[in-house]
Amino acid sequence: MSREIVIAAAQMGPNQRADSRRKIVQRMIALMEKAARCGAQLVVYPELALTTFFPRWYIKDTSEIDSFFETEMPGADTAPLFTRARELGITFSFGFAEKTEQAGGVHHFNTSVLVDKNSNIILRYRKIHIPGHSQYESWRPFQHLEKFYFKPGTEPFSTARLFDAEFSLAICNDRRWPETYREMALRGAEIALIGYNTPMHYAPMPSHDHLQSFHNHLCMQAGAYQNGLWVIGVAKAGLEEGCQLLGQTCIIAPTGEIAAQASSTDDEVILALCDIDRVKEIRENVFNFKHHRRPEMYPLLSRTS
Ligand code: CDT
Repeated sequence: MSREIVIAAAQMGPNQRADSRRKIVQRMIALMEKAARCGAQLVVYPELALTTFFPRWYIKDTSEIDSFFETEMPGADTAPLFTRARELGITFSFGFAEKTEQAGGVHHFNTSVLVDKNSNIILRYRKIHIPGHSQYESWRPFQHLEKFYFKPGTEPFSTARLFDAEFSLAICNDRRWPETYREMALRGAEIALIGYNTPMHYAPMPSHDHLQSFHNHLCMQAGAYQNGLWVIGVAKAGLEEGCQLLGQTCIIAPTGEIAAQASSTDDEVILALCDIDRVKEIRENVFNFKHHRRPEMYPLLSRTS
């Protein structure tokens, strides 16, 4: 039986700080409805889809910080997204800032979930590679304080089964690390869903600003090909609170080829008919891990110190 899935990448234009959750969720629903009209079975949204990319600011007031975090999913503001998805029979994935109580402590994570068509969260991933810095740095035109707001997730990449295929989640900076895709593939993942918020300006090395687009596709196309994965890379894009965010949302085949790409930096749906069995073209041939991989020759890869 064919394992073809119509996957939609729902790129989002900017979320300004004054935009209410309700307004943002309405935009997400409009994107979902458009994707459903085009036959999508799965809709993938970006990292921190529900808010502006607040790590660009150093905020001291804890109640203001809290306003960017979700304490339940779905909560009152996000329930309409889950309800509409259920009505449409759509599965979806999106990122958000998560505040949770565990083992008596409060934790803040940069989180992504995969939701089935009955509104069950079947996979939850908390970002492992937290980029940026942990303290205010006055020399920057804007901050990248992810290390101040978020703790790294403590669980490795994992997978969930949907449409007879293995899905895995990663978030933004994870996509730059080759280990992300290899760990997913070794766990049997066939499709990686990766939302991102990438400023065009990289303050520590501004001479690389013009390479943002190149590096974005370079790492995801390489990750797809070298591991035989479909990769769905979804941006929050455009001019958000004066900060230009990269677009270039794309759907990448296991050959590394871009099957579909956004052509704006605004709310935009792109789709591809993803034949999951194409994973085999790579995994049973050039990157057949069992036959050709030499883990005993890479001992440093799993060393922790
Ligand atoms: N959101 C996120 O992880 N953004 C980073 C920005 C560069 S590192 C400061 C990224 O890897 O795209």
